[in-house]
Amino acid sequence: MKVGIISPSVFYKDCEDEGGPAPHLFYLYSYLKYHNPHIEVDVLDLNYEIGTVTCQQELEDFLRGTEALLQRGGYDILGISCWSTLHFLGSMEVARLYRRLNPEGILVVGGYHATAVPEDFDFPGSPVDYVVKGDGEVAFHRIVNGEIPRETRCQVVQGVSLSLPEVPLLWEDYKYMRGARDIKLWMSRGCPFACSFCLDRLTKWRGLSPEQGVAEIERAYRLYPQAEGIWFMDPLFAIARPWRETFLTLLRERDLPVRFWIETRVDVIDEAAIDLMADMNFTVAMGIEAVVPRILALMKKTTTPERYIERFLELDTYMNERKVPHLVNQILNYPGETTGTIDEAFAFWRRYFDSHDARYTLITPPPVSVLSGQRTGPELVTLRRGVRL
Ligand code: B12
Ligand code: SF4
Repeated sequence: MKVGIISPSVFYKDCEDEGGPAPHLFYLYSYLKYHNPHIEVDVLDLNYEIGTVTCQQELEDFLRGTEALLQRGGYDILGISCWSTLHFLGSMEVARLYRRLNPEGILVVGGYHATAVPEDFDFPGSPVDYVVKGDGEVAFHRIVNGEIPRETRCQVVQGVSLSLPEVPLLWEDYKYMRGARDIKLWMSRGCPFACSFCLDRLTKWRGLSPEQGVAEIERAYRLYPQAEGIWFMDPLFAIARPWRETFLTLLRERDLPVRFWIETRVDVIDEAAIDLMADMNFTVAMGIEAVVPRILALMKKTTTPERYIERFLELDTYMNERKVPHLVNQILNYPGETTGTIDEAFAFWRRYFDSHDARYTLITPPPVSVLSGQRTGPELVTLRRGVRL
């Protein structure tokens, strides 16, 4: 049996992906291959194989290239990763191509978009057989092993929250790791906070132990010493203080010549962690999401919005002193936003940018906009002044 896992190109949009093999494809591959060594498993990341699609000509190239890859692959089962909404158009093109080439083949879709709106794949004549919600490893493995009988129409399968030590990572086997400059992996999954817009809300934090985490990083780095960056893709990195301090201390002892990336919250990260990270090359991304207390409360980001904003400013100052590069994401046009709250947010950021050496970029994944700022050199300050909010 031959199984394919495919991530379609993003259509008509620049995407904030600083590179490195997509971790969800790597973990899905590792879990399936480890538990089914007799099955041939192949991964196709079309952003690497073909590239993004921004015009009609590129769409035609994408369709031709994907058809050739699918024909060559001859997959009995194909898993499509509709990871973000930006992957939806590509996912549907791949699904239709696969169904035309393999009328009897089994077609599975998973990812954040699939989790948020599984009904997008369930319509009369849909080429999709299964839509997996949430963590995909166990559900995909069960579908591949025939444990979830196929029905005449698309069915939704609830994923199983994995504890990370259950995924032995097949670093040696994975073709996209060779030559990769960045390595992305998870120390944990899940988040106990309740932000109302987030699919990871109220999920149990489940991680490797600090020792297991550092051992995994060393293993990856030993195999791929060309790597320049290690990205921790945890929705909320190192929520517990003892875990964080042990992990960062162990990591610092390894003295790896790479840069690191984490995503955290302003009310989780603290000065002690920043001190440890300051000696390593860490970039800290903070999902601040809003700077207007009313909007923060609507988002259920925090129950103490004023203190939350104050804490961001304290940490920002401390990270500047300790020279830790950091950035924030802000969501605009959240339901409940008014012209008044937008004006308040822009006034906050104008004050901030006028007193900081910082920049922002606008990212617009439908239906939200994300504003992110990062310390940088004077040329980008000029750029920010050239861009109108
Ligand atoms: C870390 C992160 C990133 C990382 C990349 C992580 C990665 N996996 O590649 C970076 C910083 C690069 C990033 C970039 C972007 N991100 Co982001 N990111 C996150 C974050 C914080 C955590 C994601 C994560 O690792 N989750 C844990 C793992 C276990 O879940 P997972 O990756 O989804 O993988 C599992 C399932 O999806 C499933 N699965 C996936 N594919 C398949 C396929 C099959 C066949 C099956 C069965 C299952 C399956 O199985 C996987 C393994 O269990 C989330 C959520 C959040 N709290 O904010 C946002 C989030 C996913 N990102 C989001 C967005 C919009 C983006 C960008 C499009 C932003 C932009 N405009 O550029 C880019 C897209 C990058 C790209 N090329 O795909 C949105 C998606 C919303 C949407 N509907 O589109 C989220 C939900 C944030 C939000 N609330 O808005 N992101
Ligand atoms: S803290 Fe981050 S990961 Fe957790 S629920 Fe909020 S947005 Fe999601």
